[in-house]
Amino acid sequence: SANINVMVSAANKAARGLVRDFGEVEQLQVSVKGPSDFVSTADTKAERVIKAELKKARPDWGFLMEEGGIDEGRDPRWRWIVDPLDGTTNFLHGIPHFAISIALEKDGEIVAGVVYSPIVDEMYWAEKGSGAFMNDRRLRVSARRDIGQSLFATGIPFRGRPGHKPFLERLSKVMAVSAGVRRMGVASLDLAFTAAGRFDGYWEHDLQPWDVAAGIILVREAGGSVTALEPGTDPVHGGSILAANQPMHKALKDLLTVDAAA
Ligand code: 2AM
Ligand code: CA
Ligand code: CA
Ligand code: CA
Repeated sequence: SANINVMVSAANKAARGLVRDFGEVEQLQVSVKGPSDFVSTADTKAERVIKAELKKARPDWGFLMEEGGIDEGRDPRWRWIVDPLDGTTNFLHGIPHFAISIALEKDGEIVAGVVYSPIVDEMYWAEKGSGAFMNDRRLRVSARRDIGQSLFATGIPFRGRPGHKPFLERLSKVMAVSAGVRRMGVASLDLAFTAAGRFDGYWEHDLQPWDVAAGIILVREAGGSVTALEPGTDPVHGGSILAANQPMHKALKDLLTVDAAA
């Protein structure tokens, strides 16, 4: 649709800058927002490009962006949720696994999402009710129902984030029964890979809306289930997420929440 075209072209334009900067990472200025929380001139430049492109196409709509924060806009019903560079730590280490994430929220509901991984040129996109795609291929979550054959993604709390002990307990439970657990450091791509059936499920705590908003609609439109892990919260704004194909969503939920019930 028209909105997806706007999002894809903003992502493509910002990606050209990111790819250039990735080739000369040592020239970027890096500052520290908090313990292990880095931001570079690549992040802020990409965010400026995305905001300018989206604003040009939809002048009245609002923004929620990782680096720039909130811009209400004149029409509060519509809002872009943007992470201009998801995976800054990978990027700064020369690891070609990072993405641009752009979601569109209408009246508090995510209605479209784009996640672009520029080095491998994988453009993930979805619109509510119309399915999820990678480039021009339709996506479907995996059909695996045996947890022993299932591969999961998660995020390890890094310095500055709480929760190492509960994380390690949950991790060892999943490790004990699954085919493996991966930690790639890019929430938006963990969700995109779950939508594509590469991962059978993904869970993480302590996330921000711009990490997950676009990826959530990818997984849902690919036939998967997405909820928060903390009861009574929503996965976009609540900070925790469990996304998987339907059988593994139930299996992971039982494994990861058994403590709370005990
Ligand atoms: P960022 O690169 O946009 O900051 C979930 O793990 C998210 O946490 C990542 O997608 C990443 O988004 C963010 N994050 C910030 N600092 C991190 C770190 N040191 N290691 C891993 N992820 C980090
Ligand atoms: Ca960041
Ligand atoms: Ca992020
Ligand atoms: Ca970011």
